[in-house]
Amino acid sequence: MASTVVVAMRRQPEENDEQFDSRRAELVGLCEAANGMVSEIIVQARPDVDGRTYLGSGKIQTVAEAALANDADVIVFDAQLTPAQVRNIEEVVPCRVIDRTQLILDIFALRARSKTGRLQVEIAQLQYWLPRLTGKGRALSRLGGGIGTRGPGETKLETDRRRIRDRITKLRQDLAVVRKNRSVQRDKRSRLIPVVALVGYTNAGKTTVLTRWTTDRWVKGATEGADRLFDTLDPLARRVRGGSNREIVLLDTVGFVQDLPHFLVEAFQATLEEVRMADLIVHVVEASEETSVRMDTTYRVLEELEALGRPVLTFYNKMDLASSRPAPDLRAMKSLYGSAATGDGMESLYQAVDEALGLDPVTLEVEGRAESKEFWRLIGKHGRVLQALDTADGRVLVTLQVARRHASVVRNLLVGDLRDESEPALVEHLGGEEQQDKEDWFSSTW
Ligand SMILES: Nc1nc2c(ncn2[C@@H]2O[C@H](COP(=O)(O)OP(=O)(O)O)[C@@H](O)[C@H]2O)c(=O)[nH]1
Ligand SMILES: [Mg+2]
Repeated sequence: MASTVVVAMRRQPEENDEQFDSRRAELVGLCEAANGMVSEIIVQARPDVDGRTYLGSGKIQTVAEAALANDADVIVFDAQLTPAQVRNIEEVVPCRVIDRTQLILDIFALRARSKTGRLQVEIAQLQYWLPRLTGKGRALSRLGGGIGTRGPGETKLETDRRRIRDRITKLRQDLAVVRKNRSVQRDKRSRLIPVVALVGYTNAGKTTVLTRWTTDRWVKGATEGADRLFDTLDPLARRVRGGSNREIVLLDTVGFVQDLPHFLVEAFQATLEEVRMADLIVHVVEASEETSVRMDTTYRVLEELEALGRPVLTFYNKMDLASSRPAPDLRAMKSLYGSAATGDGMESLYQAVDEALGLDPVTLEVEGRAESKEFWRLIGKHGRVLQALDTADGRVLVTLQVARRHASVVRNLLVGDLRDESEPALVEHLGGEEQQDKEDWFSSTW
């Protein structure tokens, strides 16, 4: 269930409207990514930070009233607060207080899927809590449910600092072991069904793209358990229809943020690990904002993740708000323009994804014996019959459609299986690179 959030921000004098709006949108986006619903935003313009309460005691009173009026579960501040500031603010307000760092940690904890990711996030959480473990550990006693509370369990945190340091050491050792074994564990799902990862900044529109895609290309029965593997995958993965009646798995990833506190960088990267396994990366860019710095950052992170070998499609989103069309991204296979909100340009995106994954259909002609069961079984399994013509001597010429990525595999299987009995002739009208040599690919849908 979503938590109700009141956001408290300090506006710095050197910030122009655009910068401030962008920071505010990002913070709201982060709250939403942590399952929070922002009901009010309180802004205080001040040149410096108040040492006791960050915004000044008068403004904190306003924040407290807003929290009361909105029946807020939590107040989120737009910067990292000192432990003393949190204590002083909590004396006045009726609910929990969390700072931006804690909010980001929360999102990472929510999204870390791999073992490495979870270990890395727990290390970052402990690092964050270590200097905050003072006195009776008041902050810890307030851990409950919802936003800002997905920290390590109380049992761990109730202990003293030394135990926490020991725990960090232990986690680091586990991490080293996991890293060593990682190359051994191949992720099977990425071999069976192509995986597309959506990456980009927070607020670029990744989740909106995912939602629209899922609606437009809904897979019947996807949530009813036709394929258990993907139901249990995780809540941020969605199955959609791709070309040639195949399926694709879409992954929504944690968004990039500006001014990521340094000690969170590794945890951030670890939560993005699955991107390395993706068959294709869709880079969602907010066309209505300054793009170049953000895009450079994204590519740098992809490089650090060793994910740059993956093909990238860049989707310039929010074109409905953009005053001009950004230049094509030369680092991507292709750039697409559109709006996940209005639906403009989405079909071109789906098509480009199909092409990049080799899911666009190609037509093949195969000839075989009309009475061969094996011939028809293979055809039925791998393709869709467009036409079947009887030729001489009980033979049949079949025109069928298959996904381009499977074309040469289909040809080889048919030729291989039928060589002995009838040597079927096969004409491939369009070239298709062989991307997989296993029959696994054909297990699903035709
Ligand atoms: N105008 C407009 N708003 C959009 C578009 N796509 C997303 N948004 C809005 O941008 C905000 C952030 O979108 P979201 O999908 O949560 O971004 P994410 O952080 O990348 O997942 C939301 O308020 C969306 O409604 C778009 O194409 N046009
Ligand atoms: Mg999102």
